[in-house]
Amino acid sequence: MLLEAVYHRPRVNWSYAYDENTIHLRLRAKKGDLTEVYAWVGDKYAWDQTKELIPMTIFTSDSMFDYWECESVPPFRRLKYGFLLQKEEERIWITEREFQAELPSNLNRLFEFPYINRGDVFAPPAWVKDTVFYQIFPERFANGDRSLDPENVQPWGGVPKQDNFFGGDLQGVIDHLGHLTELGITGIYFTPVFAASSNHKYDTEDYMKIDPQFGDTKTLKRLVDACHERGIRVLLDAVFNHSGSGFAPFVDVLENGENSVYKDWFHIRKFPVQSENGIPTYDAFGFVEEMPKLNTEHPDVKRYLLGVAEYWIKEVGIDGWRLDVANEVDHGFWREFRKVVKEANPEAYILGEIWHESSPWLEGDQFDAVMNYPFTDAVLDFFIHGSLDAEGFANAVGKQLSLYPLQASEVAFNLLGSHDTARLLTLAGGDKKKMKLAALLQFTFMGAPCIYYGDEIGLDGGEDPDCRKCMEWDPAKQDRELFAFYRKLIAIRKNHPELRTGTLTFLEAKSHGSKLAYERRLGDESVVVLLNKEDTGQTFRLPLSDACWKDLFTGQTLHTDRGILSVKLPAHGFSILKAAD
Ligand code: ARE
Repeated sequence: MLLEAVYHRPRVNWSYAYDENTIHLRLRAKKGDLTEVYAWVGDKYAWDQTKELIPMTIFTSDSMFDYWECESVPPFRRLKYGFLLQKEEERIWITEREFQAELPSNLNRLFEFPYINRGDVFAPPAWVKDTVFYQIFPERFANGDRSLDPENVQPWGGVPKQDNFFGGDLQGVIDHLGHLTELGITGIYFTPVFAASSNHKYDTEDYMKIDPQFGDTKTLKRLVDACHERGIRVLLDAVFNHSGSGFAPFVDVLENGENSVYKDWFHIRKFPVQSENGIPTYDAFGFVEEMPKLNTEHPDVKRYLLGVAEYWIKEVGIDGWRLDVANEVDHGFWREFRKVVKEANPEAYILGEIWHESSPWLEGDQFDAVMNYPFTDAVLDFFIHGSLDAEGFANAVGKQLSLYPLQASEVAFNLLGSHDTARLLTLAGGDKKKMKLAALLQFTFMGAPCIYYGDEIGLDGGEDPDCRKCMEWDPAKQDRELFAFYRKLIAIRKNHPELRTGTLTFLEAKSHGSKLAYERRLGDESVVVLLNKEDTGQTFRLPLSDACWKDLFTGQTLHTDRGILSVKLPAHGFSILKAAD
């Protein structure tokens, strides 16, 4: 046994309350080293009456480690525990203090989960894991009210530049909700809609006002109501790390310098407030002069922004906030933000924009989820760039799942592109077959998938600003075959809860391999997904306990032969198989 590799801490992703009654315990060990692991658990005040040995299973792995897991429902919400590790005949116990050969006699040396306090349980809104999101960049989705067009508006469908306008607005979204319903969308994430001078609106001038080019509060209210009628929830973008330079308090600082009553609303390093060799004398988003960083630790700033967060939930009934540059804002602010938001709407979804490991924000006191760019990277690296083989892919997503409590992974925001990245189709070199494999993985994985507007009809585009082209509404120019593919994927995900919350087990993911097979299982229900990203056909031979399988895409029925399912997939082929009776 390689004991140096064994790891457990009595906190966060290693030992956490999944709900008010259930504790999950996890333990890391060298990959392939241990043959059996048990959690030895009981109540600290009634050990003899409650103690039990719970078998653990490997729930995920990465390149070096296996992560063992079990669930315990302690009768009195308290847990004292240790672990028993086995490698064939060899047995070793682990407590909080040490490894030992004998059953620990001193219970005080065990690990402890003191008590499941309800208020401490990390409980993301239940609806999110069943949601399929769609991201809309309002300036480019649809022009529904020409009277709001900016003076310099360009003909719909032109080349997107950093500073040009095409007249998209909220009425345009209302007019096209049918497109989303037909696709099967149940959530929309809007990039910013508040008054700002740029086309992307990340330089907010007035947080209490809808940008006049997009509509007004009434239009937003109509939009949210229309979405709700169709079973679509709505997230808005909260740009609270910085404001725009046209935000009244910053304008006051520009005008009055050190004498401005708002000077502490920002992080001003030196007066006068200006830019020297491209570096502002105040903190900003990046070094962007037009985006002065807000001092979210200042009580007045905090009160103002928390008021904004609450207002749009109460006034128009939005279902959550996506938080821009979330990792550069102080944790204290986000803790208060969560309280205010959840009080206004206990079911609101709080989604941070963080591109890196996000554990400090996912402990239940700040965000419900983050935009899952590490997932994006793993999928692109395997299916598109080819920099990961099948084993590397399984390890990358396996590691990702080990980092967070299960409830966070279930509501992760799984995207394959956004207004900040090149589009999937373009990254795939225009190869739709590759794009489809990536999307198929996204829709059969744990976490809420999000489609970036237009991906579903074949819109392409490189890096920002090229990824912000106008939506194509001419059916003759839309890729309807791709639309039908996405539609089917969404329907399959909706009809099979195991694809949303089932366990994930890789059945095939080999070193140098270019095919993937994995099972999603929920109780007795199981779906097996097969993907071949090779340019030639490949055969899968999988030992499966169920004898009869139905392909959810083609309706074809397959049978195992002496416990082995043989499936030949063509180049870039895929199969979503459901065990049939
Ligand atoms: C514009 C131009 C760019 C130019 C930039 C600088 O379009 O081509 O490079 O100006 O002058 C918004 C607009 C952008 C605009 C930007 C600045 O949408 O079009 O860029 O404002 O005016 C990091 C941050 C992350 C951030 C990304 C872009 O951590 O928070 O960079 N994303 C949000 C929004 C953006 C928005 C802003 C922030 C600002 O989603 O749309 O930009 O409000 C690695 C790093 C990440 C990094 C990521 C991407 O993984 O680790 O930290 O994200 O790459 O670069």
